[in-house]
Amino acid sequence: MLRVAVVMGSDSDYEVMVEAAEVLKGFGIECEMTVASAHRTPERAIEFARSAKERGIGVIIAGAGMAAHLAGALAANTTVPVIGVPINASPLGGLDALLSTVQMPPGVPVATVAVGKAGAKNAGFLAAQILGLGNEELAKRLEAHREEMARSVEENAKKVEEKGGG
Ligand code: RP5
Repeated sequence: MLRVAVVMGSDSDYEVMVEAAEVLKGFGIECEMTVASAHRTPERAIEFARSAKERGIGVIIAGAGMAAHLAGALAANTTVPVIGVPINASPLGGLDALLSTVQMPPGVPVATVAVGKAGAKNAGFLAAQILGLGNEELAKRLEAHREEMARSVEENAKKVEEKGGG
């Protein structure tokens, strides 16, 4: 199966980005993690993106905060799908990173997810779904996970109904 690369702009993004890796691990998807900054190490970021396909990477998940150009810079240098995770790392609460990541010009998409840990988790799920298109076994695991989530909501609904108005 193709692998997933989880890249972050700084090691300070690790706590958020590890959520994506955990989701991938749960589905048995091999992933590599590294740091590359669009601003501090632009050549490293470009080289990473340019070599991704030949290294067997099927999806790149890129997380960065502040003026977050990492996902876009990677997407500019590969046709491997890039999922962008905006990180809340500034007094602007992640809105800066969200806008920097989501507003790509036509022709160079970044599939942008929510700000922070929820976004990192969804980046893991989305990467799994992309790889699941070409892998029957993985597709089944994804379906089983959806069913498990639905079961859990049903159980929680029962608990709330039993509790009633207190
Ligand atoms: C961004 O600046 C990084 O992705 C990080 O979210 C933010 C702050 O980086 P550090 O100063 O903590 O290294 O490039």
